[in-house]
Formats: sequence, C-alpha cells, structure tokens
Amino acid sequence: MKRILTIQDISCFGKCSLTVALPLLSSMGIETVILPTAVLSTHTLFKGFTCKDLSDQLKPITDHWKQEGITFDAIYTGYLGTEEEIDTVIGIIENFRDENTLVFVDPAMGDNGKLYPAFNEHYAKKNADLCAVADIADPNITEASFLTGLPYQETYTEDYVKEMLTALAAIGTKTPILTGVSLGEGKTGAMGYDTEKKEFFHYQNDKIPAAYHGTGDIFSSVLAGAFVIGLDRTKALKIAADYTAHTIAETLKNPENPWYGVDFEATIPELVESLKRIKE
Ligand code: PXL
Repeated sequence: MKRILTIQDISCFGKCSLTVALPLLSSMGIETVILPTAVLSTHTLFKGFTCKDLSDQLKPITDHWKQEGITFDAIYTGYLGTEEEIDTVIGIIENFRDENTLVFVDPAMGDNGKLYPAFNEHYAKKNADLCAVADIADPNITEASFLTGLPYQETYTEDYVKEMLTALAAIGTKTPILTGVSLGEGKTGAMGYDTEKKEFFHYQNDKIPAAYHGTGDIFSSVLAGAFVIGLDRTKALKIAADYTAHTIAETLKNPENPWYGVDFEATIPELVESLKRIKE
C-alpha cells in the first residue's frame, strides 16, 4: 500500500484541510499519515475562530518518525500558517524525500483575487519557496498571481493561463497545475505544464453555477491521491475534477446547502467506484 504524509491544519469544524484530506486519501486506498500544523475551532472564513499553532511540534514528531525508519511515497502540503512554518515544512520535505518521493504542494492561501484573512502578501510570496521544491503544485489563479506577481484576471485567455504556468515553472515547480481554469463558456477545470516534456495539458468539465468553501482541498486531495496510486496526468485530472464537480452538484441538492463546505461524505462511494473503473 502506498503511504502519503499530508501536512496541513485541522479545522475542527468546516470540512477543509485535514478533515477532508484524511478521509479522501484513505478511501482511495492510501495509508495517510497526518502532520497537523495548527488546530483551529473552524476554518478562517468564520468570525472569531480560535487557533493553536503546533509549529513547535513538527520537528519532534518528524524526528521520532526518522528514528523509527518511517518513509513516505508522497508528501502533500496544504494550508500552512506562518512563514517560519513554511521553512520548517521545506526542511521536512528535504529530510524525507528520496528520488521516488512525489512532493505535491497546494499553496492554499486565497481565492477570488483575495488572500484568506490570516495571510498577507509577504506570506504569499514565501509560498514560492515551497513551490520551488514541488514536483507538482496546484494553485488557483489567485494564488498563482500572488506567487508569480502576474496580475490577477477574472476573465482571461488561454495565453494568460499558459503565461501563468510558465511563470510557475520558472519558480521551480516541475509540473505546475492551475486550478479553477475556464477554457470556454460554461466550462471549468485545470491546466498543467510538464516542464520535462514541455507540454501543456488540460481537462475541462461543465461548470456548476455554485461556489463552496473547501472545494480546492477536495480537488487537491483527490489529485494528489490519483498521482500517488500511479494514474497518468490525464486520468488524475479527470478523476479529481469530475469528483469535485459531482460533489458540488450533490451539495446543491441539500436543502441546508452549507456554505462552509461541501457534502463530500455522500460522494465517497462514487469516488471509490470511479477509481476502480479508471484503473481498468
Ligand atoms: O480550504 C483552505 C483552508 C484550510 N484551512 C484553513 C482555512 C482555509 C481557507 O480558508 O481557513 C484554516
């Protein structure tokens, strides 16, 4: 069984980061080791959230793993808290990576042209150091614009997306994948750039007219998992994008329609089924 380490916060309530990554990766048949960077009462889009930073625990925990000889097929990072923490996480990656380790970075820090409340531009720029050591990094357009310094655009051409991907590659990411990319009316999906083969690739499905919090974490968790189990990039993008779209559609049917996160629990059986089909 493949083993992944995921490093992100625990938002106790709110369906994001570790409370999403752990069940999704486990359901994909991957042993999932967690390293919580902080414990928050809710994610930061609620007012008055509490936050206990766990940065000082990261080194003792990972030192213990080293002593035990624990290794990982992949390391997947998500929402982190501070610039110092980014440096600590880069150190952990360097300490545990070998030539076969897949390093997947979701530089989760903003959406819709804005940073999340806990962050400033300096923190955003610091995330470029983390993307520089990534095999795959999957920012949305907002995050990519803070990482590269290119202007954020709500409406854009395919050339803009390619320029953004080229700028992300220049930071050092081997395969940047830009998420939330629409390449046509009523469509959404992702586009990536393979720096080794010098090839762009993309996947689009129908856009569902609804926006929920936490969908980025769902997409990243399934995409990271898909790469870990060895799917090629076309299948990996398809399964992550289709699962996210399907989950949003199911959430829309829920009369309570929670704004704070999607009903990914309801769609896990379909994820497992579609994984079986796509592997055949
Ligand atoms: O979904 C990304 C995320 C993860 N963790 C925390 C957040 C957010 C987005 O707001 O606040 C704590």
